[in-house]
Amino acid sequence: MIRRSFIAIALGALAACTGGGVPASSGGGGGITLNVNLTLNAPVGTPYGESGGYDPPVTTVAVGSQIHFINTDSFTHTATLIPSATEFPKGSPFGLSALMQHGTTLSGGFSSGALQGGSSSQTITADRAGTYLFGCFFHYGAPMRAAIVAQ
Ligand SMILES: [Cu+2]
Repeated sequence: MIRRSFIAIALGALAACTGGGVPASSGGGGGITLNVNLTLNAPVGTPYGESGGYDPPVTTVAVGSQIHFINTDSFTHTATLIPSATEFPKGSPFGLSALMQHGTTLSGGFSSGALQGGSSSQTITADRAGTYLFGCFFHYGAPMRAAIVAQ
């Protein structure tokens, strides 16, 4: 009898949590995960040029969303902002600073740093509306680059 009451209370609490919550599209709660994998994510065309190595190639998020990158490959990548770019540059835009993890906002610039296989980046906040192109220090020309659109 005691156990049954406990279960009823627990289920009630669960219902309260899931009902009327934050819409999934806002990115609240668990945040948005971008997959980093050069082996699996084949090149595709985007409005910004050829993308590859990240999934999705173009991620649309609401301002305020929390984003992170997970490297599911067996070797190292970065996810590094290409500052002020409206299309993917022909040559690699990255310097050695891409190898050091820095930045926690899209508009402020960021890099995951050298992200080993199986590891996750820092959390990056979509702080301002805009289009943000990014790519990998090691494999930019593969191509390994993609876009985040915050709106
Ligand atoms: Cu890479």
